[in-house]
Amino acid sequence: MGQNSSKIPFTHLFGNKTIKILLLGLDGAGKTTLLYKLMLNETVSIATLGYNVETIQHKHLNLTLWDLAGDSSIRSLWKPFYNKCSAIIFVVDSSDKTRISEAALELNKLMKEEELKNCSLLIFATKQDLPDPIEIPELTDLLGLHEIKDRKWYLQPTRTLENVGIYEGLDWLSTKLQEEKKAKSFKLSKLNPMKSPSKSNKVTPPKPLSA
Ligand SMILES: Nc1nc2c(ncn2[C@@H]2O[C@H](COP(=O)(O)OP(=O)(O)OP(=O)(O)O)[C@@H](O)[C@H]2O)c(=O)[nH]1
Ligand SMILES: [Mg+2]
Repeated sequence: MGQNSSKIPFTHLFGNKTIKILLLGLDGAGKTTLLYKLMLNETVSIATLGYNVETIQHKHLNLTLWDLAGDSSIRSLWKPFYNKCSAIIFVVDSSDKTRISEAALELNKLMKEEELKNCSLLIFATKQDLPDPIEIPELTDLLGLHEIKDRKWYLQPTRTLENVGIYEGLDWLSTKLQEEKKAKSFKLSKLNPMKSPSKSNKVTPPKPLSA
């Protein structure tokens, strides 16, 4: 459970629904470390063979995080997980200059997936504590983030082992998810005004008289 997380269920926009989020990135990027920092505040780093799935509560939202193994031999198995995904958290090792183009390629492929076209994108640039990491402006260019025009994205540098940066990223994502849900509900209420609370037939009880 996260530091900034709340135990109050968020009943307004999402009810008790969980929101599906995919945690993707190359092998060794730091996905599982991030997941268990959030869940247990512990460092768990074992290469993932299949996937890990955990639900956390953050800013009144129930976020189900699907951490898929990033090894190149199993990346082709990511696709069946795309269904009903609301957001992608893409984890990139900012200390690994040799594999940054491979990470950019994978991210680019994800951005072209039809099933993921409505997903917001949070990028965690991990391992900023290691010597000479790629700086954020350069990383933005190398990952081609400025070319992403069809969705909101946010790049958050982290030092996961020290718990630095993770919650800032999740804050951005939670706000985005709530804004999107609000916009969707608003659109629906325009299409179907009878369902809109302001135009419903609900009778408002009279105000009590005061002396
Ligand atoms: N120094 C440092 N090491 C990190 C950080 N985040 C993760 N690591 C280390 O990076 C290594 C790989 O982390 P994992 O979380 O297993 O990577 P993964 O993305 O889940 O990899 P796969 O399961 O193979 O897809 C581990 O040794 C972690 O301890 C960080 O922010 N700083
Ligand atoms: Mg893993």
